[in-house]
Amino acid sequence: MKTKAAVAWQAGQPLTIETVDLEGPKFGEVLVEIKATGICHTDYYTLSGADPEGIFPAILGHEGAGIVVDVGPGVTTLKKGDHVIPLYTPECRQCKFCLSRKTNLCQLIRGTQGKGLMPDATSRFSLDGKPIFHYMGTSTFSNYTVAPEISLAKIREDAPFDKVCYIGCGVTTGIGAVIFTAKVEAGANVVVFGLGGIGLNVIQGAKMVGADKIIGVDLNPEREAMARQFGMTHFINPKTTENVVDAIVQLTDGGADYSFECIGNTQVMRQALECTHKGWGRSIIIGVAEAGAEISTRPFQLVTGRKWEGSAFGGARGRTDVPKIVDWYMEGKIDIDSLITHTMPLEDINKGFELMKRGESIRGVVIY
Ligand code: NAD
Ligand code: DAO
Ligand code: ZN
Repeated sequence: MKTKAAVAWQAGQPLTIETVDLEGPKFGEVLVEIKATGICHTDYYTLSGADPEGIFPAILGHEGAGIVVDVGPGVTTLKKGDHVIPLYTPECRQCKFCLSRKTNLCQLIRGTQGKGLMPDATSRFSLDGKPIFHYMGTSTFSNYTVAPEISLAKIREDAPFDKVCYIGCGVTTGIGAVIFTAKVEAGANVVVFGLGGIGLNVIQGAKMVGADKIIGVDLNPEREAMARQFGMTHFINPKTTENVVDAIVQLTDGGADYSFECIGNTQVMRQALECTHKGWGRSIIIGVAEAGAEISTRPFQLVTGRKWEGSAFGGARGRTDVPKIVDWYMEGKIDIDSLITHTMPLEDINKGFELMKRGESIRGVVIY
């Protein structure tokens, strides 16, 4: 079949809208009509050329929602008409990682997914007979895409695609880091570094579990109002605060119980660890730093009981947890609508990237 898609031909170049060829689903695969997709920093990271795993030409996009149009042989858990959210972190429920119950990082198709291919090591997308690579196993910047069955979470049919697509990355990454990775308890003091699309979701996760102080740190003063709306109790701007770590230690009577780094800045990651409480403070790295970057602290910070951890896709097991997060949204327990600041047709996707780069949007969403 033919499908409209935004193609990334090479690093640093704008996407172009093309009509590409899409082969039907093979064994264990599913054809999905994407109804809406968010534009995330990770798409830009890859498009910019900074991503060491970036492959071109490719169809980017990993934050979508849509409807199953066809299923390949061997597919047992999905059928035509099901509503789904594609997962860049699949959940096979049979690999060593899934079975360990210690991680959400399913590895069954990691090798081919990282090479921009389906599990049989070929691509379904092409133009003029030349293959175009998949991206993160999702490629949601295409109106129709093929994804492995294990990379699709089935969701309820009354959930609006143009909102719940954000659960495909930002919402789950932020809220999940609080609930699934850190398991923050009621009454805890929480610090969130970076109040963008991820950090604001950490804040709403912290509020949801009943955190006491929720301290937000951002260089952009315009992020304060939205963060307060989501539950932030105190705001620190590093531009006007001499020592951010000291300020947090004072506000929290010795340090935060939990901190979350949602920027990808290694200097801030150090602050995030060192502002946590002696003996039990835990600092969760969510931000993705540039390739090759390293973090440092004095080892005595760890000897004295602080823990440095990380979280990918919020620690969520996609097929199990994503439908629950959709329920939370539909039950009014979490707010997504306020975070979707811009919507656009696929033709305007490059404008969406510009808004994000200028810090003007929290989330831009393409509606097909
Ligand atoms: P964003 O750009 O929307 O937000 C970042 C915020 O940090 C902005 O508000 C910016 O003003 C602020 N900031 C920048 N430098 C700062 C500094 N030195 N001190 C304080 N504030 C500063 O980004 P986002 O979409 O929220 O993503 C945040 C990070 O999370 C990115 O690195 C992204 O790649 C990563 N991410 C990780 C996962 C995961 O699973 N771990 C998933 C998605 C995104
Ligand atoms: O090695 O198993 C693996 C895959 C790890 C994926 C981690 C993804 C988190 C960071 C990327 C941001 C995604 C939008
Ligand atoms: Zn697995």
